[in-house]
Parts: sequence; C-alpha cells; structure tokens
Amino acid sequence: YVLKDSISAFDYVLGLIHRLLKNRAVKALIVDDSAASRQILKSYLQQQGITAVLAGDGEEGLSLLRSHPEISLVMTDHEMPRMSGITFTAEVRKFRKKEHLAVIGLSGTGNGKLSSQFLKHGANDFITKPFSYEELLCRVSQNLDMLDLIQSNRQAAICDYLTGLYNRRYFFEQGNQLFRQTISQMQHLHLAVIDIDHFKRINDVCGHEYGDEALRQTAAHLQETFHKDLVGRFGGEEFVVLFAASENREVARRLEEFRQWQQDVPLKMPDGSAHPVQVSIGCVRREQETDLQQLIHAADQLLYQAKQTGRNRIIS
Ligand code: GH3
Ligand code: MG
Ligand code: MG
Ligand code: MG
Ligand code: MG
Repeated sequence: YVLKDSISAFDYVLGLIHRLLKNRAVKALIVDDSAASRQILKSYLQQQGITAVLAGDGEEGLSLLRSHPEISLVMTDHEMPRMSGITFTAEVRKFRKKEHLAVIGLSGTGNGKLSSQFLKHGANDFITKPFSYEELLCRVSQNLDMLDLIQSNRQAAICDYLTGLYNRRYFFEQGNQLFRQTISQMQHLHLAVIDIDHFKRINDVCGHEYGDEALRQTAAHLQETFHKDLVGRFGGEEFVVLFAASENREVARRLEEFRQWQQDVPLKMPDGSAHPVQVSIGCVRREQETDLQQLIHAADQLLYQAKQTGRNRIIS
C-alpha cells in the first residue's frame, strides 16, 4: 500500500461524526494474507469509527462472518493461499445478501478482468491497490450509505408510517407464510382483530393530531403486550395480531391485559382533560382448512358482535 494522502484531522472528525449521527456502529471484516495490509486497513477504518475483525484467508473469513452476523462490511484481498478473494466472495453470497453486507474487493493486479470477476461473483465494489485513504473513505462510505438506503426503503415499504407497526401488505405476506409453515404441524394459531371504540369522537373532540396520538399510543401498547407475535395496523383505527404457538388461555389472558390497559390509560390532553381510548376485539382460532383471509373474516364477525353488545370487550 502506498499512502498518498495524509489523513487530516478534519477528515477524521467528519467521518466519525457522520457515522455517529447515523447512530450506526459498523463492524467490518478484513480478509488479507498480509498482516501489514490488514493493520493498515484496520487503522483506516478505525478512523471512521468502524471496528474491524481480521482474517488471514477466506476460510477464516467465512467462519468469522458466520459467528458475527452483525458485520456489514467486508474488505477482501484477492491473492491469498487456500482460497482466492473472488471464491471467498462467491461463498459469502451463499449466506449473506448484497443488501445487508457490502463486499469490497481489493487487489494489486488491477486489470479490468479482476474487478469484473469480483463484481460478477457478488462484490459490491472493487478498489485497486495502491489506493489513497481518500479513495477508500469514499468507497466505504458510499457502500455503507447504500446499505442504509436499502434498509430505510425496506423499512418504509413494510411499516406503517404513523405507528411504526407492520402495514397491511407486510402483515399478509408474513401471515400467509406463517400459515404455510404451521399448517402441517397443526400448531395453534390465533388471530385477533382490534378496533378502537368511538374513535371518530376522539378526532371530533380532541382534533386529528390527537387522534393520531391515540393511534400511536395504542400501537405502542400493542407492541409491548404482543412483542412475540405478528402485529399490524390494518387500516384507520383497526389492528391485527396473529399468534403462533400460543395456548387459548395465554391468548385470552394477554388480550384481556391489553384491553384493560387501554381502559386504564386514556389520551391525556394539554388542558388536563382525558379521553378514553378503549377497544373492542374479535379473536378466533384456526381450524383445519382455514386460510388467513377466512380467519380475518371470522374475527371481524366477532368484532362486530363486540361492538353491538356494548364495546370495550373481547369476543372469542
Ligand atoms: P366504532 O366504535 O363503531 O368503531 O366507531 P368509530 O368512531 O371508532 O369508527 P368509525 O369507522 O366511524 O370512524 C373511524 C374514524 O377513524 C374515521 C376516520 O376519519 C378516522 N381515521 C382513520 N385513519 C385515521 C388516522 O390515521 N388518523 C386519525 N386521526 N384518524 C383516522
Ligand atoms: Mg494477497
Ligand atoms: Mg372504531
Ligand atoms: Mg366503525
Ligand atoms: Mg374501524
């Protein structure tokens, strides 16, 4: 490695602030048969607030990746004993996807063939040795930014913006998958549909922003009570919970705990007044030959009954 640019204190602080602001502790893996190269790369990354684990060859690298699933960046040399960097990259891609882990190939024999081979075998990027600190910095941050972008897009695609719960589409995607997984084992599967009582009144009396606040508050209660289960916002003030492998009594107990919580914790207004955010719930258990859509329909019918018979109750 020929270090052309000196690392200015400014660059150092900038890189660090950049990562810290994003609140993202990046862990990297460096794979290189040269101990000196490993150390240089490690210190470069360290200056960006990135911690690195080191491997002397691909085999070692693969086992480190398996035991450190939090690693999101790999920098790998090509010419190494036992396994080339390109083969190592191809092996990595068998269990770690491009959108969660950036692999950057590094090599001195930098003809165009090598870089294209790296990319074809699953690398996100390639750097030719010798490289400057500046180039490394740009490539690393560009690749990490890309991972962040993919992550935040994915988050936006599966979550409801207001409450942070899973949205309807993702709930169906995951719910259907859970159905397929559990159908052969005949595992217990329960589904609850939850609807806030007289929610329109909250909007009318308190204003739409406080209506939103009531939704967020309810969603937070849901997430806390059913953190092991699949929870989604289905529409306006309607939520769904899909329970896998929970017994009847356990499901009933937790739904009641949630209903009671909603009853006990009203929406507090700045003027000191409080408005109830109570819920009605319909809950059903899967019987054979039922699909998710049918289960939701059945739970909806029970929810309707709960509304008809006075609200703030669970019918199962
Ligand atoms: P019920 O007890 O029968 O469920 O009565 P309800 O008033 O809760 O139900 P209704 O379906 O009549 O009204 C639901 C209201 O929820 C109407 C709609 O304007 C409001 N709403 C839907 N989505 C949102 C949202 O994201 N934020 C706010 N603040 N209101 C919403
Ligand atoms: Mg080498
Ligand atoms: Mg309602
Ligand atoms: Mg209604
Ligand atoms: Mg409703």
